[in-house]
Amino acid sequence: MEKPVIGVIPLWDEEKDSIWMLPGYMQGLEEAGAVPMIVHLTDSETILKQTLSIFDGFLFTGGQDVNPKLYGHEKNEHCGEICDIRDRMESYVFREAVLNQNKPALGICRGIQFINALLGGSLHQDIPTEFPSAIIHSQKPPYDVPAHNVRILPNTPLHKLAGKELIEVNSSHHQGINRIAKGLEIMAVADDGLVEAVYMPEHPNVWAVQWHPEYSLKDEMSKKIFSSFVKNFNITRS
Ligand SMILES: [Mn+2]
Repeated sequence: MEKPVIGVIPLWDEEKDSIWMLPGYMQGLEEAGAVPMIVHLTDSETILKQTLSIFDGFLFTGGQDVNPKLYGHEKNEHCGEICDIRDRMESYVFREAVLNQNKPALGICRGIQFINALLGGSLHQDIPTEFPSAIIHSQKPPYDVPAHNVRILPNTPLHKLAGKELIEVNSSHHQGINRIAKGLEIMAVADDGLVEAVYMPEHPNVWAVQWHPEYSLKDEMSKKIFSSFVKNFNITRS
């Protein structure tokens, strides 16, 4: 049986004018039994439409801040660099492939923020200034060590996967979910109440986490997250 092919949303380096990728995303998917492929960075719907049919699901990766106009806010001075072409590309991919065609999606870091914004929620443009807390959400390297605890809510798919309520995660984000989108359910929160994981009850194969399993592939929970994502696929390719 052939493996599911996962489209990985490309990273964009503004300074180098280049597409790039963190190998952990690709390796995590490969180890979980998928064939990962980086999607072409474009907002051409014609090209995307044809491209999407190749993929069985999508990984919404980390990256620049989501343009606050997506959730109806003015960009403030603490918002970081944005990448409008990614916002447009991901909007199309999520609406068309995930919402219309029901393909699975996993969001990581920017991924959870983008999905929340697209579905009508809002974001903190900068956690230190808008949601001050004692928790360090923006750890210094190395990134494969835990930065803070996360409490997993009972009766959520993540709780079923983890089999426990408390896990430790790494944390490298200066933005986060403010108002949760209507279509999302919270699966985990940090000790300061910040949302750290969500899923979409109407599309239960859509999950997103605020931490970075791709940086800590040896961690049991990271393995479980990539595996459960890939196991969502019951695909027989001919
Ligand atoms: Mn965090």
